[in-house]
Amino acid sequence: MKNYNRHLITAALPYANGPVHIGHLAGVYVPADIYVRYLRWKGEDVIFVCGSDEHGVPITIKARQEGVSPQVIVDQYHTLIKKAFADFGISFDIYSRTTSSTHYELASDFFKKLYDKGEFIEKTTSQYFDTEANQFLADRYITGECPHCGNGSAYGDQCEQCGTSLSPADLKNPKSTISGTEPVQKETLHWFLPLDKHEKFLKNWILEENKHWKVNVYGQCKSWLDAGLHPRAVSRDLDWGVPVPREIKGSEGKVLYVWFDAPIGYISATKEFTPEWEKYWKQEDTRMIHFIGKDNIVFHCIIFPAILKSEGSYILPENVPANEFLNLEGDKISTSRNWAVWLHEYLQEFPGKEDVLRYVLCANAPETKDNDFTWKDFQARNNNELVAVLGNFINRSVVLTHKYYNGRVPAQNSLTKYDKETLAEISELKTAVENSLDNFRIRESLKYAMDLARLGNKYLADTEPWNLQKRDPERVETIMNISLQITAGLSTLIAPFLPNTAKKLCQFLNIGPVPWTDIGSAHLLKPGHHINKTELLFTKIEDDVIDKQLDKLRKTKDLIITNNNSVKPQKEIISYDDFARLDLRIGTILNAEKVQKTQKLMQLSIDTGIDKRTVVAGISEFFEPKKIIGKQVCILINLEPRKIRGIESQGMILMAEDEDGTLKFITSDDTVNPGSSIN
Ligand code: B3M
Ligand code: ZN
Repeated sequence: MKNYNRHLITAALPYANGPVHIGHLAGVYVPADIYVRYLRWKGEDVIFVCGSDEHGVPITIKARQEGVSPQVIVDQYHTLIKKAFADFGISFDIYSRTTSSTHYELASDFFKKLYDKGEFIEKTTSQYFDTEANQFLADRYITGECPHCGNGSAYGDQCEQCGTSLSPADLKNPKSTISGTEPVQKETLHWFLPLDKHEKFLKNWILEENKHWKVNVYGQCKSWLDAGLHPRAVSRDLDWGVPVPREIKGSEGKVLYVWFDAPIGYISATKEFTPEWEKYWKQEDTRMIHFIGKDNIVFHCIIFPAILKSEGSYILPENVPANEFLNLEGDKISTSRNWAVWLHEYLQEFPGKEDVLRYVLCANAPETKDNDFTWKDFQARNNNELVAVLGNFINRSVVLTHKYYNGRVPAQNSLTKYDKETLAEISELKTAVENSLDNFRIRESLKYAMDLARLGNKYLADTEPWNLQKRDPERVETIMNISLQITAGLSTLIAPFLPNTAKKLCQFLNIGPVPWTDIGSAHLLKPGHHINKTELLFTKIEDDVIDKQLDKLRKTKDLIITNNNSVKPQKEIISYDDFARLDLRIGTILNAEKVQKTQKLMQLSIDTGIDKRTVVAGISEFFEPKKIIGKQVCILINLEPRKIRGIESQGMILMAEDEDGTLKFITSDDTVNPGSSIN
């Protein structure tokens, strides 16, 4: 490997459209954090950057579903995600977000520079457009029949039933999810990154110069490269994202493609962190590593490098140690089906056990293949490894020192061959941990770190100081001294993995951090040094605790099965205050008429008790205007007014939607005064 003087470590920017779960931690953030902490312990110059990815269509969809602006969604999840990472000790130097002003400016300038250099091609393509909502439709906003399996609600980019990747044009009977109408094709101008132009360079760079990348990463890149690269659009017709620079002709209404702006988020975050950011991004002696999940490989190994290369002044990653996926109890983790262990929930249910989860997720990290998280394994690893091996060794060493020597480190008298071998093994394990970490074999490195505790336990079991105390006190002094030297070495060797535990261990031993290079020294604790009393580092997790978690998952599964019977899944829990913000009333329909040139829309005039107002509702297919005049309906009156087909709609009528999409009014079972509130 080249000589590097500094490291820039990035961890994939999570989408701010949901909380983070164990799959995120295991796949990306725990391995990245362990690696970074290790580099810091070794005294390397390292910056660890991350942030929330706050653009993209899923966020706009979520916002639309919840009737709020995308900014509200990303603010909410950015805060939640940032806190969850901090709680689990993910030690970013900065956790930023792609809606920051630095990022808008940097991403926009980046785009402009590539445009000015002629690195894009400009193309007009035909795309689906919703004439009723007056906007172009992202692939996810179009549903229709899958040409492969016949699923009636396939998305424009993928059929979730058969897993086939689709493009909107493949769908039969396409419909806009915004208005429900059939979209039309309309021409639109976009900028494309000609990946084909970079193919030769990428082939050489990845396939020849980066043979050391993990097999899963290398293999995925190779299959993309073998299939041939094509120009890829880097702009979108959306109103949420970094705007295409206004100086560029035709930029009106266009934003940067989220996968163009998100990786630039790494740069913006670095820039927010340090004025020296360019040193980390532009000097050849910086080693850049991207920690990501396998679904992000093409973006980090092919597209982002092509973007950086086109710009011309940036370095490329030295490695991209992508992981596979973590499943939960045999099933794919899914946010929409709520099949996950959420970090904020874990923290409430297992307070103080952050390191336990870090440990289990690292021991089980899906490094080479998808892996499974099970609560039984979680329990077993806690009880049989953390409690029985690590906790037990440390506890015995400290307790015996208090028992025999009132907490003072005893002298190291003459060493036996076995003592010397044991001490030598500490250094060997340190080297083994380093070697594994240097090669991103993080699970293996954890095993070696734990081997040091195993070594300690074996040493105590073999030497049996408790049986020698009367017969040979001098020998016992040496044994306990060595045992304590092992605990001191452990306080640093386990620190990248279990930072809270390592800190507590230092408190027990009454020492500051042991430098990494000193691990293996036989003299970390001087004779006479006073150590503190311990509390238990880990406690046994009983069956009932695990059963409770399994029960919770069982209930989720029942709900999933019910939901598959075409009932929509439950939305996330809201507080009473959230509910109380809705001003729901009974109103009376005073007048109703179809909105011209639309199939679905009806313009209603409603007596709300407070005023008479206009509401546009998508109910024309189900009701005759004349027949609903005089009807009492349920209306949300404090909904932000919205123009629909040029008519300002001041509220929303609540309807029940049947399985087949038929709508029915929600109404009071007896006549009440208009304006009566619904609580
Ligand atoms: N937000 C995808 C993901 O969370 C995306 C990563 C961006 S990294 C620049 O899987
Ligand atoms: Zn299908």
